[in-house]
Amino acid sequence: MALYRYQNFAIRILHSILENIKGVKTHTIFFKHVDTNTFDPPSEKEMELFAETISELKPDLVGISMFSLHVPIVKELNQIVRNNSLAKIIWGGVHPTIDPEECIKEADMICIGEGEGAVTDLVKRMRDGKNFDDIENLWIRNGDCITKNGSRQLIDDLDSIPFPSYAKDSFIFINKDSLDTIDLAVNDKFLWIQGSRGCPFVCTYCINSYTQPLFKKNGKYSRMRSPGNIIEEIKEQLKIVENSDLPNDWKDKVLFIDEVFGKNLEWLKEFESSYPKEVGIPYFFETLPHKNLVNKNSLDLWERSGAETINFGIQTGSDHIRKNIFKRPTVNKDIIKITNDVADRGIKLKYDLIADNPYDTEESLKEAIKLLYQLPQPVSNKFNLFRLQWFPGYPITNKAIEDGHIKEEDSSIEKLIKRTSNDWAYVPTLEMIQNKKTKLTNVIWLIVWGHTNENIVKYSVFSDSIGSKLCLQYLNYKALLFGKVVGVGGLQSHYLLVQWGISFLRYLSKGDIKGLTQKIIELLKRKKIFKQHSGFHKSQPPVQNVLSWRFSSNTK
Ligand code: B12
Ligand code: SF4
Repeated sequence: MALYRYQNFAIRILHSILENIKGVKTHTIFFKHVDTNTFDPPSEKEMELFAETISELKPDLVGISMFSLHVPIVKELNQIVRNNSLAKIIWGGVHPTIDPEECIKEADMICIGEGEGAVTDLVKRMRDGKNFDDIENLWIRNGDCITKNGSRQLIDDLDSIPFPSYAKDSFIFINKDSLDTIDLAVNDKFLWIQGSRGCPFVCTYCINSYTQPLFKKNGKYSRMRSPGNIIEEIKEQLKIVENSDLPNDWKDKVLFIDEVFGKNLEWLKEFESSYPKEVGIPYFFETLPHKNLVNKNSLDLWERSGAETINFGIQTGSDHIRKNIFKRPTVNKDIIKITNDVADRGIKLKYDLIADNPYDTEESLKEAIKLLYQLPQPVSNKFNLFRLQWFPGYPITNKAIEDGHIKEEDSSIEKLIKRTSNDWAYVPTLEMIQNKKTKLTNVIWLIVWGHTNENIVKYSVFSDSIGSKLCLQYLNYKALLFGKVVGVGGLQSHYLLVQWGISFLRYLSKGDIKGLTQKIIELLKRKKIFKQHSGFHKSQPPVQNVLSWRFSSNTK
């Protein structure tokens, strides 16, 4: 079962594995979907649909994949499974991996780390009526007795993992108060691919700083699939689009969600020699702006192979914070050179930057502002401006507690839910303490969203006159007002018409009639496709025999 996002690689891969195990019937439930960072609690109707699905299919095993913010919802779903079936429940994914002790209190089993091998062993043994208490990567609870098995080797050959499943008849989607079988991941304009596992770095605010040491005795942590294997998966996904009622050019971008894409030059050479010929779709990827990773050699290969956009994590304007607090190996000097080299080649840029970081000082925020103006201009609308998150157990969380910046309860799931959903993006609000640091962060917000200009920023931030102080005050009020209206989750996001109006006005104010026409055509096209799509949808027979993982040996 996947939560809140159709693009769930873990569950789609596990589905592919389980549906090939003889004598086992597999269904996957995708419970709710959000495209944005907002959070939309399940409605009563959605819970009812889930309960009906479970009682209809009577599973033997229900597996749930979860992040930390999903805990309260998973607890409720757990109860529904217990009330409506005799299924054993296994939790897997990021949260059980970082907080197994709490998770095992609720689930019958949890999976720590990779699930492919563990789930295969578990399901086969359950099917054969054998004992499954000693499976590596699993903790198993029998009443109050918990068996904590050790961890298995990490999968060395990623090419051996089956491709994620798409558009299967055994998929069930519960969202927006209805139940469906259509796979909306196929409808995504982007084709999502994961070409590697395990980042070689250990930035303190990231899961890798937790899992890399955790699995250090279990084999190679940072692994890559071969380019050939990736291309094969892309072709398979494209075939699914071809067989759907979507236009053939629907997938207009490949989205590599690797944490650091193309980190090995030999790999990149091989990729470049086949991807453009065999796929040729422009692609987006993320990497670290480090000179060992992004240099003339790699840029040549990325450019030739069709890289459309590179997303760089900058995260702070301060080399000191980057190195000593985030443990992230890159410096402003390299970031400036690398991003300008990328822009010179006509490759688009996107960036991540962390705001609301207690280790920031007025000086470090000024450095960030300086850095923003040294990147290829304009930078507006190219940034994800996130708030620093306090995930339980991550090194930065432990450090911030130790240093007195946050309290233990700030990393509680309740706080995390709000911060990792509605409050994920930094938006200026009056609720924040209005000190100089907040004002400077708000100026950063104005810059990255294109709501101010360089001269006024430089005057208000880098000069010491009374006029500059007044100017900074003005920018702060502007940020608070704009945040309320056009910020993520602001008024405009509640009113589609206002949103469209604002977007049209932006084109008009730039005199970009071509852009405006394209936007209108795109909106009309989308509307038409979704209309066709929902027509197709309704003509499908009602879903029969829906459920999560179910063995064929057990009849209803
Ligand atoms: C790709 C990705 C995304 C994608 C896809 C998300 C998705 N639902 O799959 C997108 C961009 C949509 C995304 C969004 C978000 N993400 Co994200 N994302 C990742 C990333 C980079 C890789 C995840 C991945 O696909 N891995 C590949 C799969 C195959 O591996 P896996 O998930 O670890 O699964 C394996 C095992 O865990 C296990 N397993 C997993 N599920 C199950 C279930 C069962 C039953 C079993 C037995 C085993 C099992 O088996 C799998 C195969 O070996 C991770 C970082 C990371 N390295 O994990 C962050 C990460 C998961 N994301 C994170 C966050 C916070 C988010 C957002 C909340 C951010 C936001 N506010 O927008 C949203 C939430 C979306 C949601 N579903 O609610 C955090 C979660 C932290 C936490 N402690 O919870 C992570 C860990 C990054 C970080 N900051 O450390 N994300
Ligand atoms: S480079 Fe990115 S994925 Fe890797 S540890 Fe740092 S933040 Fe995490």
